[in-house]
Amino acid sequence: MRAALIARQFDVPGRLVTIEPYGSGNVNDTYLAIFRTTFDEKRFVVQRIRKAVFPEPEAIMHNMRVITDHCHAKLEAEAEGADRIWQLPKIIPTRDGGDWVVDADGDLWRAISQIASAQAHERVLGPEHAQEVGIVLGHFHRMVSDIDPARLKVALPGFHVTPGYLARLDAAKDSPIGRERLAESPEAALALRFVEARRGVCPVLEDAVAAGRLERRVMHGDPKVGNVMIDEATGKGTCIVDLDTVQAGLVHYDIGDALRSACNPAGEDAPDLGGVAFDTDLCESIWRGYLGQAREFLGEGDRDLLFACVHLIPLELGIRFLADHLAGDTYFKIRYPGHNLRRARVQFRLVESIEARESAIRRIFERR
Ligand code: GN1
Ligand code: MG
Repeated sequence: MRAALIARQFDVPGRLVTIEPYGSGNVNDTYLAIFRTTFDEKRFVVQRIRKAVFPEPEAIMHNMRVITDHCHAKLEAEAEGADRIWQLPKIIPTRDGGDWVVDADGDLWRAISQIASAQAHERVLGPEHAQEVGIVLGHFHRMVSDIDPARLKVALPGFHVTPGYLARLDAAKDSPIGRERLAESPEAALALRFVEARRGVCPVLEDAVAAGRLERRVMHGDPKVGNVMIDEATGKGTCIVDLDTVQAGLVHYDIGDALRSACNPAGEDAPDLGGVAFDTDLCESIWRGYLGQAREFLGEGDRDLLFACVHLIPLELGIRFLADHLAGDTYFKIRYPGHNLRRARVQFRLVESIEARESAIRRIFERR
């Protein structure tokens, strides 16, 4: 198996015992490798970066190097006064000292350390868990707030630029496969109408950047609940994983993404649409956790756009899923036909729930 051959090229002592698919990422291929020596064992994560999604995987590795070097030093310097041991995965070098391996197909593979005795949950478990999601994201933003975003490369062009996703949806719906899928499914046509009615909302964050109301900073890009590691012993958040999308962007993309993910207890793959709702109590817990870490770098301009980002990011994700459904499922991995349409409908249900709770959500963001 290719992953096993690749895993052996990283600088880890011992012999490979197993390598198995790991986690539930929608884009990259992820494996957990176990190496053993006579007296020890090492587990680490091996990943193939999907070229179809990331046009320049070396840019991801460059960014990961910048972020981890910076954060590891800062975490160690602050460790003594911290209320927990904060962690962040580390790049495991290859046997010849590089940061990645390229296989015969030209795909980039990398190895990173596994955060031990901690778990990520695909769905929020309750208010304490939600608060930890907020703490972990705020802590990450604080850790990277003194990195000049210009040091980072663009790992994913157009990432979270909502009008761009709208344009992709427009192209997909007029493609032959898009037309076919729309004709065969009333749900897809309804979902398209849902987006049509909200077209005007899509440029809200990009317009704010153009008007100088928001500035680009270092962001995580994908702070969903499934990327937040929770310490099994203490229940506290210990780190945020999946640094593939760390690049210059808006903290609002992150705030919106964390909230759309962790305020929806039914999860992204909710079996029953009726169970999907935005839980304002969880929102309050996350926001309390986030502010405790990140209060000082949120300006008035940032605060003005908080509701906007909570409304926009699930709409955007729904648009991305729907566009992929209509384009023939080329971006997000699917587990059954229609999975992307289903995912889109879950996000749109969440958007409706956010619209219905607008004033309660705005009140939460008034907290200082
Ligand atoms: C993708 O592959 P994964 O699960 O880390 C996507 C995110 C979405 C997320 C939804 C590079 O993340 O933007 O929010 O699915 N990543 C990319 O689960 O597009
Ligand atoms: Mg990701």
